[in-house]
Amino acid sequence: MAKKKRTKAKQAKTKRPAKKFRKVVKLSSAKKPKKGNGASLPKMSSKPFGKDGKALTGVRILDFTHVQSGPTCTQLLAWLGADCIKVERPGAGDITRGQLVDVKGADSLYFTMLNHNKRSITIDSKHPQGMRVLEALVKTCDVLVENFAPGALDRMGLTWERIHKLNPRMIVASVKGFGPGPYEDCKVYENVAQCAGGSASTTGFREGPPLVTGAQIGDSGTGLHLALGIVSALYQRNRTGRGQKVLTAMQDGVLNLCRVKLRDQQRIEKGPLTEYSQHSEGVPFGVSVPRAGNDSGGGQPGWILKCKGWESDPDAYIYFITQAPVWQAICDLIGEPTWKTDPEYATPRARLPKLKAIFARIEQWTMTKTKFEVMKLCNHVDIPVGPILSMKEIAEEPSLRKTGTVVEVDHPTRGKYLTVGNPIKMSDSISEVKRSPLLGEHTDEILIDVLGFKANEVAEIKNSGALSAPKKEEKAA
Ligand code: CAO
Repeated sequence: MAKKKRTKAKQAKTKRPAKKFRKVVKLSSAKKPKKGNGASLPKMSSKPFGKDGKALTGVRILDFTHVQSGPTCTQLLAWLGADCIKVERPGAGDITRGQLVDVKGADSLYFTMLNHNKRSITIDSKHPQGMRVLEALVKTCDVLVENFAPGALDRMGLTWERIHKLNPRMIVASVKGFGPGPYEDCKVYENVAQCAGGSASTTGFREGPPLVTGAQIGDSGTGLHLALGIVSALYQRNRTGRGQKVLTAMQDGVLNLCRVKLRDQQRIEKGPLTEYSQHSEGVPFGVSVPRAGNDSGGGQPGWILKCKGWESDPDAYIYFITQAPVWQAICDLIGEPTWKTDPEYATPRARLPKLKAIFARIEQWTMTKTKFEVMKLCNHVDIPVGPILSMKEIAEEPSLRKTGTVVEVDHPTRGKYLTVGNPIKMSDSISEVKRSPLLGEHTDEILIDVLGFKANEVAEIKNSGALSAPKKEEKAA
């Protein structure tokens, strides 16, 4: 009996992570919350702004994500300072490493642009020694983020109950395609979510089929929602001391971004949507929100207009908003000064039924100028316009390079490439974009420095095959 106890104690000792990584982040205020503005905050830092760590310094993420939705979430957290440990399948890794490959033998841009600032460890989660490492990670990390197909994490043996038992402070954050309900078991990709979340039915032209949008609102949009859920759960944990589950369904995330269309669904039951060009064209509305082409989603009519060069340049267009307070300035610019006082044009209500003709007249003017000339002239008099920027123009835009929104990164196997940096700019938490990790690049340092495994244990785990690709004959078997 005594021997058994000793062995158990020994096992527990060897399994424990290194001391310096064992602590869960907590605010010094957690014990004694006081009332009043800032009364419970720690002493104010005397270091210069940007020199006292990052917003999420001290937070460790077990990043079990793949493809796009999950990785966008953990990349944001990593930019904000979290230590993101990406767990990948030995030999293969995140499937995107090998998708849309442009440089033979190198990780694809699909992967590199979604996995900056992370560390990579390879673990076969279905191998007992692999599970040993995963459990050690669960005990050490603050958050587990995953976007496997429904049930996959449970099938690995990592149920919420088990994780919560191993580490009651751990936050378990998931992206799934659908929330609980008839579709909860479905696998979901970007465009499935765009369709199921209401975006596709409201995008495109009335006469045409539903359209998906180029913005990855299903994947990246949901990753963004999940990141907010995680940060909020970390904040709540400072008070409660315990972890919780955070779930964002892609359908829900897309719908949240389409809320103005659910607004219009309720308005349509009360009468026509007068700001839709369909109304000014005299086309009756059906029972649900129609596709509205390039109509503005708000109360200010807008449309995309041709600019000089449109015949050969597919992006020589500008979005033009006929905002009521600048109507007079618009009339002066386009050479229709009488419209300022003509009762047929002077008020938004009078203009509504003739919007198509009004935009056609404005377009006669925009077609005489480049989109940048229109931008300059309009901004001078506060008319909101948006040039249609091509990806080439965005990639070459000096101001975006200056702010770190577009960044050049060097990578050991693919060389230099461009990526989108952190769009969230914080004065005391400055993001640097670090290249994505090679597959399993940090396996040893995570085993030793993070988890505190001894050399003989590392050898035992490695020799078991839990961290390496299955041998060819095993694969074939
Ligand atoms: N070691 C061993 N097995 C591993 C592993 C590892 N390190 N990592 C993953 N696996 C296994 C999983 O356990 C799972 O096995 P089982 O099905 O036997 O339980 C298997 O790999 C496949 O996982 P998956 O079903 O998540 O992957 P998929 O390619 O078949 O599906 C996707 C991909 C995205 C459709 C699915 O993961 C999904 O619906 N995710 C939720 C929604 C989502 O995030 N979609 C966005 C995708 S980006 O457009």
